[in-house]
Amino acid sequence: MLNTAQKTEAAGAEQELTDGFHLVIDALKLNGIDTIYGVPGIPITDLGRMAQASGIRVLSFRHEQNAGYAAAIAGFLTKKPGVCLTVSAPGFLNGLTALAHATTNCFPMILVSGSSEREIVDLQQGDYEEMDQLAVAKPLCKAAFRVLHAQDIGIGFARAIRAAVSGRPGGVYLDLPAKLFSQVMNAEAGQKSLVKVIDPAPAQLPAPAAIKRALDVLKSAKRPLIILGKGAAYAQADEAIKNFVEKSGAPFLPMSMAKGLLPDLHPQCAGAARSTVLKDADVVMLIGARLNWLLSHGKGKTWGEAPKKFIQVDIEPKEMDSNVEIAAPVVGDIASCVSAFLEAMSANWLAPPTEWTSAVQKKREENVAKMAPRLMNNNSPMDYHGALGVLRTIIKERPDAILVNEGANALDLTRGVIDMYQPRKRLDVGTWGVMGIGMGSAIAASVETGKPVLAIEGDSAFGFSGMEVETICRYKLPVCVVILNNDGIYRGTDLNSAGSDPATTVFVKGARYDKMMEAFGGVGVNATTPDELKRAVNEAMDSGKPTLINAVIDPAAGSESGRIGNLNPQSVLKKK
Ligand code: OXT
Ligand code: ADP
Ligand code: MG
Repeated sequence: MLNTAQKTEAAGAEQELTDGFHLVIDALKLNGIDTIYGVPGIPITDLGRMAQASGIRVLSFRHEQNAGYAAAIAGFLTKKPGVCLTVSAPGFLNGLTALAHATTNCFPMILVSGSSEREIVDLQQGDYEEMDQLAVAKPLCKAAFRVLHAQDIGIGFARAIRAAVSGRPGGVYLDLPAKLFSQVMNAEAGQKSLVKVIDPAPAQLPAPAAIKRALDVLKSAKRPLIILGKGAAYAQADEAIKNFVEKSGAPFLPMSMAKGLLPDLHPQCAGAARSTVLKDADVVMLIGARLNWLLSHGKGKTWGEAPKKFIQVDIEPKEMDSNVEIAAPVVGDIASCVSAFLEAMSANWLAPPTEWTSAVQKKREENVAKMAPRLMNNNSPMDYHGALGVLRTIIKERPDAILVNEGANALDLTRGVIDMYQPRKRLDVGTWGVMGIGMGSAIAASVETGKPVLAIEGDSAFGFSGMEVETICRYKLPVCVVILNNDGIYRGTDLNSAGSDPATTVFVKGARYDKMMEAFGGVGVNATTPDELKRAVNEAMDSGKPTLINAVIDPAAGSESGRIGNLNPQSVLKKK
């Protein structure tokens, strides 16, 4: 059945024709891709219009980077490639950071970009927005393809989709030169050239010997620990993972975006005893988490003196031994691996020694008790804990809301304070600690899941994507943005000792970000106490109206780089 082909008269004989525009749209629809995030312009304006007319949801952003971050997180949430559509050179480059971010975070995404004409680009004759985009994209993504002929559009999209979601997911670039869109071909032949990708992310079964080896190592542990990463959240094997963790009896530590895979209040959760479990565990099983900087590369002070054995479950064989020796590598997709573990575990699997689980429990209770009183203050201006204390209760009462989070203190303290209860509800800066994911993630989270979104943002972090509040208002999305506004990056108190310019880390004092939302018809609130903040957020979540709350935080409340100040290089020379 032809759905978008046009009837035209060609060369005197009536034949049904289609063109590049329609084939792109048909290829997307055939593969179940129903949403595009992008910014219109030459040469893809009509593509967006036609896609919208054909029933695809097309969300137009104010900047491609934010559309790209939306596509990236859509990929994480749905396991389908999120699609970002950009114009040539500058639009493409604006989308590229997000493509690289998707690749780094193992999120499936396709950056589809219009480009200028090959003949002119290759002779460097100065075409409109000339750039060899394919060459630029290649090192920043998992795969990059260019389609030159309408009859190859089907194959081009099939390759892009499969590359994005199979094996270790990642970002894919698809280059569509302007001329392609108006290329005409016979509609029936065009339809036949399309490819529905069968089983785009095939299960990758682990070897039985690898499963046995891993369970033998786990069984030998006196102080086992399971670390769940965002790969485990991505896998959508929630029930199997929960059963496995519970059957093992081991404490588990969720990485930031794996929080909620099992609830943070689960008795085995060691999130509030992080240092203790990393230092003292003797066997560590990583499930969809890499031993990168976020886990101090598996060595050094964080990991203590006691010898450790690592078990690693990952779809990417090259990940094994990347930082330290992996005693039991298990290569496969997490759903298959965890099911295989469950099957191979004996019915009478012994729980770890209570000496270990009680020590973890004790540390956890101590840390929770230490934090509790700090969350109860109603100070004005607020400190982070006072503000986050009320937001924590709101998420507890609305566990299916999606929490988007970025900043430095605004990120690290939110992660520690706000417990998560359901999988894939916490979306944040990811592996690169990138600022700017906020509004794109909030928009995609709302569009892809239909759930309410609470975005907790540092004032600097928000600035990277702030213009998208207009997008939120335009599409009437149930997004509540809370800006923890401490007048700057880390703090608002720095001074420039050498002149009248403001210090490099501070912003306009007392800025009213809430006015930005009002400018576009949304609700803006200035909250100066935790009580006011609580009231405003609850109202926003109840009404579903786009809302931005400027939460006034003490400018002196933050610390340099939040919890990662140790990564700042220090000058050996005396500070001026
Ligand atoms: O076990 P111990 O005792 O150690 O205690 C731990 C837990 O057990 C305990 N805990 C709990 N206690 C009680 N109850 C509960 N529930 C609980 N849960 C945990 O708490 C501690 C800490 O636990 P945590 O957090 O799990 O552990 P820790 O040690 O912090 O973990 C280490 C890490 C590395 C895993 C963790 O810190 C982490 O994930 N960090 C991510 C950090 C990150 O990515 N930061 C963002 C980048 S910072 C910087 O680069 C910024 N920039 C530059 C820039 C960037 N990034 N991007 C671009 C495009 N351009 C520029 C900028 C501009 S940040 C930034 C803006 C900042 O300003 P804002 O205004 O936005 O923000 P503010 O700072 O608010 O002003
Ligand atoms: P975190 O930052 O939460 O520690 P990382 O992004 O470092 O997580 O690690 C995620 C890991 O999960 C990557 O190594 C990736 O290859 C892996 N991964 C992603 N999806 C799957 C899957 N379905 N099955 C197995 N491994 C996966
Ligand atoms: Mg700040």
